[in-house]
Amino acid sequence: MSRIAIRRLNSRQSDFNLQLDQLLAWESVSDTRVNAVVDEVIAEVKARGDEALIEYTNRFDRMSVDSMQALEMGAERLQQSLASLPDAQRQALEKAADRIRVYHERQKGESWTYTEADGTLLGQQVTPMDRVGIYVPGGKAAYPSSVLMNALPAKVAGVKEIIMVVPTPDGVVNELVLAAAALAGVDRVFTIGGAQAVAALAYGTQTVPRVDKIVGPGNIYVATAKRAVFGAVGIDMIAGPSEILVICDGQTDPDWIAMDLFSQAEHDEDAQSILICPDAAFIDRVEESIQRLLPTMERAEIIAVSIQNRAALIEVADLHEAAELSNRIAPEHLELSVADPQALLPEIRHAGAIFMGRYTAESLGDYCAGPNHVLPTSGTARFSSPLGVYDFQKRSSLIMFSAQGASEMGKVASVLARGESLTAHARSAEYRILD
Ligand code: HSO
Ligand code: ZN
Repeated sequence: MSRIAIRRLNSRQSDFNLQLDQLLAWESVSDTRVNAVVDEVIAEVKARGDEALIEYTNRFDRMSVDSMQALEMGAERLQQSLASLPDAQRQALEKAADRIRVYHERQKGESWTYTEADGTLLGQQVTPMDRVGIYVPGGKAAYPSSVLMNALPAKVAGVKEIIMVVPTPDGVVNELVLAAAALAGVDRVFTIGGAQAVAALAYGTQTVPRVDKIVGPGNIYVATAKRAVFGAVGIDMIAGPSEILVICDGQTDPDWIAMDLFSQAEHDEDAQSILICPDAAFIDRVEESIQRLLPTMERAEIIAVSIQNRAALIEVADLHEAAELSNRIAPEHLELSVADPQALLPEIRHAGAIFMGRYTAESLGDYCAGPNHVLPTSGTARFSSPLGVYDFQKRSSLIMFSAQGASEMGKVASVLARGESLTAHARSAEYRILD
């Protein structure tokens, strides 16, 4: 493999801002042909239920089934997958699941109330959603770790029923995905995918129950379908390609940094890997590591495209400038590969997950550290957070007036309601005013 071209930037360059904008420009393709197909699939599943679901599954996943029973996997089948795993894999999956569960337990929002002097009670009641759907992609992006990351927070939140959909193109089943589903406590699995699966979850069919929220990544058809059904059901964020940004002080083994950059680059050609460092000589060494290690990678082709198109090695004046630049980028994953990460942390404001210190490889977070690996991408860490228990809980306001409280607030409401010319509101409040 010949040397690849890697973008090298320096914050002192006069056109740096322009170059940075170009680096970060990435828009999810929105294709009118895809929209048309998705709209039709959704309309058909909504109108004809199971029948349409079976037809589309046979067509798009090259299957030949004639009933929904053939597209559902029972609890026994899931347990079989778990039981048939080699010990090492089963233990690793169990260890990861335990750590994810323990971490997410801390996120549980609790109900609260307070009582005012006149006996009026106010508060907020937190309740789980009844039923959620988890989309798991088939083929190259079918990750058992993502099954755990999506299902366990829902489980911890107390969601009563978790439905998973996973396409099995040509009937090929991913045993690890099923085993992860069994471990995470998924209740029902349908081997369906694409826009048809999203529609089935959003509207329900004779067999697939309608859910309250759909989470999980998918291809452009799935993402488009999720956008289209939003409102009828909740959805999680639409994930863009993976990103990693490493801030390094120049003292970490350059091979470690190169491999950390590869770890997200290998996800897909659009993934983005960025190094920010104040030491030019160190950046040279990382570049050498990249060139030397790349041919040894199983996914060298994907990594090469991702690095050539979207990676950058950026020289800055110091670590403060590195932090400032990182905040502008708001990466999904941020590694602080520096001597004193705690000292740099207060300067970091926008990042999906922050991996602190030289030992903390981002990939540990992808599998088993405990925090969620479903994170905001494409700069959305400026305003959103990792997937968590709170995404499967909702809040209801609680209001209980005492007679005296209703009388006092009745006067206030009456004035405000009359100001809005809403007489029923005013009189309803006024009935409760004591004289
Ligand atoms: N890094 C991905 C998640 C993942 N990595 C799954 C490995 N498997 C999310 O950004
Ligand atoms: Zn990953």
